Amino acid sequence: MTTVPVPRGPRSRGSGAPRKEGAAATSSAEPSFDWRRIAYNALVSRALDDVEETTNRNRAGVPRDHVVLYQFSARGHDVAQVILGSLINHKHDAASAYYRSRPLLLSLGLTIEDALASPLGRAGGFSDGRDIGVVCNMPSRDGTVVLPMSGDVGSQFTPCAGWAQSIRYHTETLKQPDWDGAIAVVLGGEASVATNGFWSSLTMATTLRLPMLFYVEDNGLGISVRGDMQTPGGDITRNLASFENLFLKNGDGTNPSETAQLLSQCVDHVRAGRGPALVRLTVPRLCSHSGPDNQRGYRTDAEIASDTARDPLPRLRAHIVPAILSEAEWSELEREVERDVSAGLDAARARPTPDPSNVSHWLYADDSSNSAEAFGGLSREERYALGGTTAASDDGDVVRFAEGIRRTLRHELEVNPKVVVFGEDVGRKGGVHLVTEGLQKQFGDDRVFDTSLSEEGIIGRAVGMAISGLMPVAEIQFRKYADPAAEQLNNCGTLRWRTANRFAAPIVVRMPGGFGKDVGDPWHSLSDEVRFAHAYGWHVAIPSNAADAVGLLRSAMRGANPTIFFEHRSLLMTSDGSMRYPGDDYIVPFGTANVVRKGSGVTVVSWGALVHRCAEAAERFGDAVELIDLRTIAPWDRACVLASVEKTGRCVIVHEDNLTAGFGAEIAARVAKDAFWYLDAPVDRVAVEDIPMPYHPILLNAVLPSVDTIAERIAAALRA
Ligand SMILES: Cc1ncc(C[n+]2csc(CCOP(=O)(O)OP(=O)(O)O)c2C)c(N)n1
Repeated sequence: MTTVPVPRGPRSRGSGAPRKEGAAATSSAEPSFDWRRIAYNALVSRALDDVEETTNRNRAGVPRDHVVLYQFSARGHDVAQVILGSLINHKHDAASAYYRSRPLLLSLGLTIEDALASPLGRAGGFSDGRDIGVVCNMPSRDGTVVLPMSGDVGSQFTPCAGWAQSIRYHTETLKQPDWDGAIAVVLGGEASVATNGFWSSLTMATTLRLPMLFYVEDNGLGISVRGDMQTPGGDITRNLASFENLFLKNGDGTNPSETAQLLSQCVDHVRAGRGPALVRLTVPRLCSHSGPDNQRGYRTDAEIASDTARDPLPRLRAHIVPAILSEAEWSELEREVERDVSAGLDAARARPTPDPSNVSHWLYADDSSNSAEAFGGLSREERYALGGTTAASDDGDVVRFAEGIRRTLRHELEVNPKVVVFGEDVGRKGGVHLVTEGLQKQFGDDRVFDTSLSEEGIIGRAVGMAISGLMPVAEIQFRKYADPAAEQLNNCGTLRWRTANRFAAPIVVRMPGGFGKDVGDPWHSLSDEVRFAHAYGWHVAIPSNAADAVGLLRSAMRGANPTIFFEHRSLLMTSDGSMRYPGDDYIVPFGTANVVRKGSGVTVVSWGALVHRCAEAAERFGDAVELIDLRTIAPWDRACVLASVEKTGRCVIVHEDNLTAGFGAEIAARVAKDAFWYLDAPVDRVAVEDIPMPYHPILLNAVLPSVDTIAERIAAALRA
């Protein structure tokens, strides 16, 4: 299979070798750039857009032998991006980009074959046919990494800030000098400056003075919406003029010389460790927003013509010819591009279509396969070295649930220098639930730290840090406050799958929730754990006691999958949640339920705090009740539940989340299907009747399944 390598940065080799380098400098301040290579990449980008917009359609405009449904042309954005790309050349630089960033990727080493095969939906490439062709990624163990892009505008920002923070961690904490001078670059259109992710990452970068460059390519349109709807006046740099710790530049992205100078100044500033920079470059959008969009519906002919007149490619040519390349050399360069793109297209077309039998692969890590390791998280070697035992020590002291978690975090911080623990109030105070109390004092504020108040920022940062090889344990103060992070959580869960195991971000997200001891309210007492079981790619633990909490948290922290770790508020500091400390290496594998008590008349399935109410209710029925504590709902121990129901013939599921579409519905459906012939009674569910958690204890108790209610329903099942 032919691959056509695209030449890399100024320090790299490649077919686009420099010629008469620097001869075209229009100012003495302009650093030397490999303009021939820049021209090569810009021309390749244009040619790829041509291929997708014209070659692959018949005369009626219908896509030909393959479908490029989502074509996002980079025309107009291309020249400035490839200039940027030639400055992103440190071994540990990372770029976080978006759908219009393919020119940048070409300049970072993306092959023409890969660039075309993915939009064609061919096997291999960024996603093995799973994601839109321009939603790219580029793992690289010894070159610039392009973090997995996503479709949501604005979601590229906070993972990039996470990588930027990791650069500091790798350099200063892990003492890895090869990270010194690395930077993280994020690309976004002018509409993306209105998103949560932009502001969250800007806060992170400026408060922490992170080595991060914001690159805003302003084409004046977010699909059809004008830039002055995204930021007042339409120029984000004017509005950020008073922002502390931010180096700002603003210029014309169609002027090669100006672009090169501005970008050099910004990159130098960030690389030198002087803090973040933001550059806004105005560029034309020489196309509709995307394949399905038709700009003629919302732009006048005059507007389109004015953009066409600003095409940066003729300006690039004028910058280079004749100062660096002769007319003949430019023509030869164009022919070279034509040949390379044609060869790349043939190679892309020759690739097979993706294999549908693999489509469910890589939702989770697969250690049993011989396939290459994903980029991100601890390596297999590191995880195996940490090990763990499923045998609990029997001489531990009895600890509260919160203390069990604290000890586990402490031990993992001790044995694994890649563990970082963070969240709102997690550092100085030790968390609003005091679970991390004392950890910052012991391990320092590089390893245990407070964050700004942005859950999107907390989770996005964790994702960027995990991709850089760290093991982030993020705390969300209360379950309800994970809502602002929904986009980052969803994207984290699909990350391994949508990159076909090229990337992974195994993070642990601790979140307390559920009713408190005698109190509730709609904000601090939400459980809604089903939402995470419904999401792709997550492990979800909901321990009911300190020993399980220790074992499950350690499993997650030594594992390879992102994990939601639910800490029930009513268990944190009560005797219900207390248990003998099971040891510093104790692990509980995910998907293994605990049979709390054996019985032969009815199977009761529960998890979290309600396990204790079920246990109390079960005592009223002698040895009739078999009580199963699921411990994890993703994955959940189906085999254990089914085996029990086959024995008892009855099943009652008890949970705190809403009845409607709560996780009990999933279990009930499985039991009804897979154990149908064993059932002597309808499967029953005892849960909150779709009412938010109320504040007053009388109301709270009216809503929560009580021991009496559970007992009544067990009795009814036994009678049936
Ligand atoms: C969170 C989110 N909301 C809406 C969209 C739909 N959408 C895709 S691109 C886009 C406009 C983005 O414009 P801009 O950031 O300026 O980048 P450009 O396309 O102009 O390069 C919108 C609204 C999306 N992808 N994600």
